[in-house]
Amino acid sequence: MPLGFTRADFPESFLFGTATSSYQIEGHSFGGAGRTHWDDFAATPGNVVRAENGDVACDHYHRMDEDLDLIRDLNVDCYRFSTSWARVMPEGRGAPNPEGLDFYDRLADGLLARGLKPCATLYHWELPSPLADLGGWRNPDLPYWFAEFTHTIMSRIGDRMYSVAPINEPWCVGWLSHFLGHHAPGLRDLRATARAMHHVLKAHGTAIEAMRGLGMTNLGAVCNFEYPNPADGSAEAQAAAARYDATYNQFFLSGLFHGRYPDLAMEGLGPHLPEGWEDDFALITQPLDWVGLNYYTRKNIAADDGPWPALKEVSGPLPKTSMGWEIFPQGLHHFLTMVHRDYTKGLPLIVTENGMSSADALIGDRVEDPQRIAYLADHIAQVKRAIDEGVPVAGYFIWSLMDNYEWALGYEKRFGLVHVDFDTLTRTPKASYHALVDALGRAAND
Ligand code: IFM
Repeated sequence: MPLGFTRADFPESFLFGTATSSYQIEGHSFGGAGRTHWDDFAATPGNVVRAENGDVACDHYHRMDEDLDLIRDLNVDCYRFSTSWARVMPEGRGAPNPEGLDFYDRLADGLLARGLKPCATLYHWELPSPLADLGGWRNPDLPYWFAEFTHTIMSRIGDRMYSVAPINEPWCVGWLSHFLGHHAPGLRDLRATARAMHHVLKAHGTAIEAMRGLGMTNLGAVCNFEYPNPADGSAEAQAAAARYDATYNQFFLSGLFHGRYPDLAMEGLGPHLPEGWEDDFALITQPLDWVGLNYYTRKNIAADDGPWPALKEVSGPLPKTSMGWEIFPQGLHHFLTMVHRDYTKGLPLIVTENGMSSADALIGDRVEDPQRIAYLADHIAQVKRAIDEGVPVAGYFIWSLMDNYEWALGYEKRFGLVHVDFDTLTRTPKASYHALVDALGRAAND
């Protein structure tokens, strides 16, 4: 089954890539990595399906060369990976772990040797436990510890990075982890949420400052987005969806580009922001070179009783992925257009994550995933539509290279282009991988 597009449909400079993150694939019990708050969260009954953790994950730590060959053979231009803070600095501060630095050094060289552009994210959620002990993202010193980590890892590999973003999906670090309690550290606390959300942006700023200090360029920010669909035509549902939009989609961009937070978010978060928060915007609004959008789904939002934000998600009518997420490709066009129009106004936009999970099974030596091919084709068509309308979209990354640790859902949800057997760790490219090889092959498009 073909994807229905080729490279020739996109501008010559358009970049295709695939993405992973450290804790989800590397195996954190190897190479001197320190304990993370995800190890603590997973060890607590009820937090993670089957209490699974990232001890072994895909064992990418030992299978890096095989995985980099898979990326090269996919015919993509770029690989988006993340650097584990706890692998580089097991205590979160102080002495680095030489094995950890060597690992990312080999990764950078391995990518370049295969003609791939290294696109790094500094933090994709594995906070070192010693920093979690000190309050983690609630602690006002966190942004300065993060700058130290940034300086340490980028002093070693920054010279070879094509692009870097400090923090993956600030909403997940702040809201999902401190308000909803679905991710580590599993808090359900409004005051902690407000502080974490602000400190995430402040840490973004200290990291950008540290990397500019090292002379690095092509630095961005990666935010995630969900289309806020009112569950019905009522004024109450419209208002609830607007509150959802403010805290989910607008909060971080507004901080980064407008130096303030949306009024609808301030209604609940404002009283709990840390002292002197307004003074941090000079750091937070430093110029960026690009913005990344992670997009998967829409949510149907209804009003709910109870305190702010007084909303709830309800099930919708569209076809769903195995995450239970509705498939709504038009939402990607909506956000590319909105971010360009309301915030970035001409900066390159990159779709830094898009993809779907499905219950993929290895039958013989093949994994048929036509639903993933259709999902990718429909979303890539929306990227093309935005480009044709003048939105400066410069790249598109598929989540994920391979099946991996899907956080609180353990190893059950498969997002990969490559199937991983978690008993043997054997990698098998799925039909979607082969479809991309054909669509992205330069010779085929000449
Ligand atoms: O697996 C995650 C990833 O870590 C961040 N973005 C969404 C993906 C799918 O849930």
